[in-house]
Amino acid sequence: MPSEEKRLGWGPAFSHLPKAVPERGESVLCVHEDELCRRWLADLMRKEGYDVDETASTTEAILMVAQLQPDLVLLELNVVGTAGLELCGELRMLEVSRDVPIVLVSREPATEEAVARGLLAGADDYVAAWQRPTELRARVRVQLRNKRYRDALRRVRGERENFRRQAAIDPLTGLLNRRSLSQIIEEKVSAAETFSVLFIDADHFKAVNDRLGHAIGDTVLRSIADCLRRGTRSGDYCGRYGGEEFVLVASQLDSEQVRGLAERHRQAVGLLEIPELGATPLTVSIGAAVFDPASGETSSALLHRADAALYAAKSNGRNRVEMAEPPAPHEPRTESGVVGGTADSRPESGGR
Ligand code: GH3
Ligand code: MG
Ligand code: MG
Repeated sequence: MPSEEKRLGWGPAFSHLPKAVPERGESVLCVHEDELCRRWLADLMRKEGYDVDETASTTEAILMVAQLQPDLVLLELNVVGTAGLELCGELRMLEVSRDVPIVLVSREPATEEAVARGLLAGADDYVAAWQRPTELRARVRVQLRNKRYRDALRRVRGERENFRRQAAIDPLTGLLNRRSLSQIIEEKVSAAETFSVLFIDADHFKAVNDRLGHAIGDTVLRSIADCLRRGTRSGDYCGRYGGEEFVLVASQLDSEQVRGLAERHRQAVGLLEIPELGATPLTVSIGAAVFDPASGETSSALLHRADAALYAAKSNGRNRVEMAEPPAPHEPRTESGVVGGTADSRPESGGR
């Protein structure tokens, strides 16, 4: 041990505890006002194999944490001043540093109150480092190990959330996919909510593909999707049901309001300016059905009614809205629910 350290009564930095084996260049930021102490801490951490940065200033420490994103901060516990405590609080408040472990260190063993204040201000641990360097090394390792576990857990959660999103979202448009829409409709029927379903189908879309190619067709579908999304109120749902067909699930609207909503969407799509389309008109036909919770209708019967209304909109000339007939009152549940026409048939090219 250097004589200076012996004179100060500091413990031996390297006892029987074997050197740490950092997983991947883990980094430690040492914050201490006193240069000699800071260098001693930094050397100890470097010998453990960590990448080390140092600063004397708590203000600079915040910037360094934000920029360098160290895996751990070793911070001087000011027994007299409060700069260290304030730094703890700030690091805990900032998004970028919220989870970085902070280990407080002091040259002289700190009082119980000082340690308690430090821990409550946001630090994770405390060591009287200069008397107990071996313990400091072990505690740093424990904090880094815990951080690795937390990081791994966060990654797994993020991936799971990604998978969940991918399973719910249509990749072409970013809207909900058919599975999500069916689930939402099923839940609303089960919860006996009043809501409506709008089937929105691009008119003569095959001709768009035939004339301009599938890639431009995709661009057009994305434009329709963006237009529908912009017009969807919060609490309502918009998705791509398949191909060039979209579905909107709107809460709490009566038949006239649903017609108004459908008209607004039809007109909005009709006004879209899509350079790739040139003079080719882009319109949609819409079939809408209102679900009455008192009717006892099933979700598939409701979808059949909306689909039949879309069929009617196609038959009656396209670029128009048709409302589905309400289900007959007090009739036993029906799977068809369609007045005039079968659910999946469409005039001419119509189909999903
Ligand atoms: P209608 O007015 O009766 O609905 O006529 P339509 O041509 O729109 O209907 P049809 O069912 O005959 O054709 C649908 C077209 O939509 C054909 C298909 O290639 C196209 N389509 C479906 N999914 C996609 C897609 O993901 N991308 C592109 N570009 N085209 C698609
Ligand atoms: Mg179509
Ligand atoms: Mg279709």
